[in-house]
Amino acid sequence: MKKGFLLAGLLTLFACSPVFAHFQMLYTPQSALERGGEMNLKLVFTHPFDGDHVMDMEPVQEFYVLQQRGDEGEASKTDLMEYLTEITWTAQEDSGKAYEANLPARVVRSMGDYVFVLVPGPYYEKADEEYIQQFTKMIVNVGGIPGNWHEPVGLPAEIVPLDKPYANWTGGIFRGVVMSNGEPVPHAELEIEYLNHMPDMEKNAFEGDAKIEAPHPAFETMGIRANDRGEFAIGLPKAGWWGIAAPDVVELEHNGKEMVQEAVLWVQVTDIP
Ligand SMILES: [Cu+2]
Repeated sequence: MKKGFLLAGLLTLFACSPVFAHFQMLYTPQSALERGGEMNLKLVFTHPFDGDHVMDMEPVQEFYVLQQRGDEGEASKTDLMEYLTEITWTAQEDSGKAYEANLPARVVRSMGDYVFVLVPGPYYEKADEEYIQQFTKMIVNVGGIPGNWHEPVGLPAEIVPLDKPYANWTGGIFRGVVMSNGEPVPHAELEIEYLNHMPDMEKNAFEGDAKIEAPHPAFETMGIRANDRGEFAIGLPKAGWWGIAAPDVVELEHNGKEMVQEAVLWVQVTDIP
C-alpha cells in the first residue's frame, strides 16, 4: 500500500502533466545592452512558472543569430553551434540536460538588433506520445539602434513581434503575430508564462523563491487566442521575462509518431525607474 503511494507520487513528480506548459528557454539576464561584448546564454526546456522540472534537451539542431542595424539591406547570419556546451540545469524538483552558449565578444559587437534563433531536437513527451519541437526566439539590442526585431525569420512556427521585445515598461502591452513559414496563423492558440524563478547563471539552477503566487492554475499558464490575422496582444503586469508560446502550429510525423512544431518568444519587461 505504502509502496503504491510512493510510486504514484514519483510518477506525478516526473511526468509532464498537461497542466504545465513546456517552454524552451533561451535566457540571458539583459536583452537591452548599452554595448556589445561577451555573452552567456542558457538553453533550458522547462516549466517557467513553476520552475519545478527540467526536461532533458535533445541535441540542438540549429542555433544562430541574425544581426541588423537600421532598415537597409539584409541581416547578417552568424552560426553559433560551436559555442554550445552541455550543462545540467537544476529546478525545484529535479535536474536535466540543458545547454549554455558562451559567445566571444566578436559575435555581439556592433550596434543594432540580434535575433537569436534556437531549433532544438524533437523532444519525445511520453505523457502525450508525441514529439515537441519549439522554435525559440530571443532578441537583444545593442546601443538603442533598432534593426530586424520585427522581421519574420521564416520558421515553420514563429512568433513575430509587433513591439520591440527588449523595450517594454511594466504595465504596457506587447503585440505579436503567430506565423508559419512567414504566413499568419489565424486564431492561433497562445500560452503565456512568467519566468517565476530567477535563473542563477553561476549555479545553472532556478532560485528557490517564486516571485509570484498563482491563485489558480489558470494563472500559471495563461491562455489566449490570436485574432483572424494571427495577431495577439498581452498585458505586461510585472517586470522580468515573459514567455509566449504558440503550441501545435504544425503537426507532422516523426519516427512514426505525431510531432508538433511550436513557437516561443521571450519578452523582457522593465520597471519605470
Ligand atoms: Cu514538461
